[in-house]
Amino acid sequence: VDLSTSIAGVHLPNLLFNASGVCCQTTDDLKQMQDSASGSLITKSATCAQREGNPSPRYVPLPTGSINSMGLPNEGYQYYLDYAKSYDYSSPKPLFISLSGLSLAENKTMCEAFVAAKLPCVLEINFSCPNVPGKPQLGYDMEAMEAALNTLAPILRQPFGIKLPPYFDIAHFDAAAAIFNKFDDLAYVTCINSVGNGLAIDFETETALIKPKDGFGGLGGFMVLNTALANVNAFHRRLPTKKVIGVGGVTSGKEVFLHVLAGASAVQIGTTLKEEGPAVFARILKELEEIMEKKGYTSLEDFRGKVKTL
Ligand code: RRO
Repeated sequence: VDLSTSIAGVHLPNLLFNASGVCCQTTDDLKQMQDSASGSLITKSATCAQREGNPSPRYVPLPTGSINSMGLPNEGYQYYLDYAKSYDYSSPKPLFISLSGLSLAENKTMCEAFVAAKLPCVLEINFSCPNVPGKPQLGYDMEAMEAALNTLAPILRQPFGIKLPPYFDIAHFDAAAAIFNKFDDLAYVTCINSVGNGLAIDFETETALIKPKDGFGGLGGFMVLNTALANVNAFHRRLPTKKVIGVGGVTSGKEVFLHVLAGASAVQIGTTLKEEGPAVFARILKELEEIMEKKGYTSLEDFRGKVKTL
């Protein structure tokens, strides 16, 4: 079976890669991704300056997923620009770079620097970090998001993507999609970032499980699968000329299959990669192949976006 796909003009030998933030902050992390069975890799969201992030504990696994308030720890965009300059583009795996400026001015500076370097990597702008105290998620402010795209798209003038927060209302799917459809170079949306500002409490000690923000943090893993599928499908239906990368709730080949049915052209893995390590990719690819063989599908196009409704 053929698990290859394409996004933003680049070919992926298979549809799986890491969710930004997991196993991708340092060159050592990224080397592990390069050496894995993934079809691509994406870097940790970068800011202009290096950041330590929030105090620990800031990531905790939960019975059906995870909670995190990392606070955008990263090496600063120059580090990822240097990595992108040294990346071996003859590799079958294309490189995605995630940028998450703390302001529009920061996103502008970083986009300009990457464009000036004329590299064949794909830029993904993160509009949905839920964990920097005092910084609301851009994706929930439609006017600010449109203003950001109005500034960044003319700088980029090449296919790019955006990472979105989960939406929970049909009016919000409609409003966001109407904005995205105004930008031809916006090639794809990645749905979803973590479900922001959950709270996990230990029953025995009656204490929040993570330290930052009084215990509030983004939820990921299996518990967010259905929210992720809804967002993938909502944007798949509303963005006919763009692609969707699905992320959220993948623990096995079955959830990858469901993301593709909902309309995903590629699928990222966060919590399960964090918990299982890079061997997760070979396992889940094998599981997906077995599902497709049983169902008689030979390529992703055979079932992408073909979820039936009653
Ligand atoms: O670093 C984080 O706290 C973080 C980011 Br930037 C993000 O986009 N999503 C998330 O769950 N954590």
